[in-house]
Amino acid sequence: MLRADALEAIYPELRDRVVVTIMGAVAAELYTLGHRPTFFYLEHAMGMASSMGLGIALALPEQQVVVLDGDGSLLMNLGTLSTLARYRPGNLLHIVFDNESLLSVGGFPTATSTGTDLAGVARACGVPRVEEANTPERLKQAVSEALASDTLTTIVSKVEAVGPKSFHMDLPLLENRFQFKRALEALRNQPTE
Ligand SMILES: Cc1ncc(C[n+]2csc(CCOP(=O)(O)OP(=O)(O)O)c2C)c(N)n1
Repeated sequence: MLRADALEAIYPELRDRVVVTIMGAVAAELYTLGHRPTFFYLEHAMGMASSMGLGIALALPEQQVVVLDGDGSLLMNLGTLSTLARYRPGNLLHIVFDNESLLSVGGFPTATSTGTDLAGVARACGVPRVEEANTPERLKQAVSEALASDTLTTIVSKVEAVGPKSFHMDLPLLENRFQFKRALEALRNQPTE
């Protein structure tokens, strides 16, 4: 599966939600599909997208938060899975695109290429729902089910180590940061039914 096809399949589920992505290829692919003020592309702080998503999910329990992670990023902050499982916000969906590679910096193989099973690690850490989805159709279904489940879910999707030709995004980091903060504040101040 190409990650671009996977993202296209789930974009309708993402567009009205709070989304935090890792940097590089995934960020550029999501941005190309259509930026939203509630999308944040976490530059530089590799590994921390899931931690940031956890904080937002806990702070905004009425919102569904989706994290788009990568295998290299998750391996860099593997303890995040224990922390997610410990706090287990039902409004957090953690999607890991496992291309067995640090694609965005040249394609060096990661430990998933030699057998580390991230879905298995997530299960062992106690994440209550863990799915594996390796086709766009299956991923779309897994995302819909996860969002309807109101249960913390990690979905691991194996994808090819192929990214966009350019990672350029016409959105300066600081602009994204302030826009996202304002969007979250507006969501927090929304009257609840
Ligand atoms: C602390 C830190 N180390 C290294 C980098 C450089 N870096 C940026 S993206 C990336 C690879 C991310 O790999 P992965 O999460 O597997 O995503 P992919 O690029 O394969 O989509 C690396 C090593 C960084 N930004 N921060």
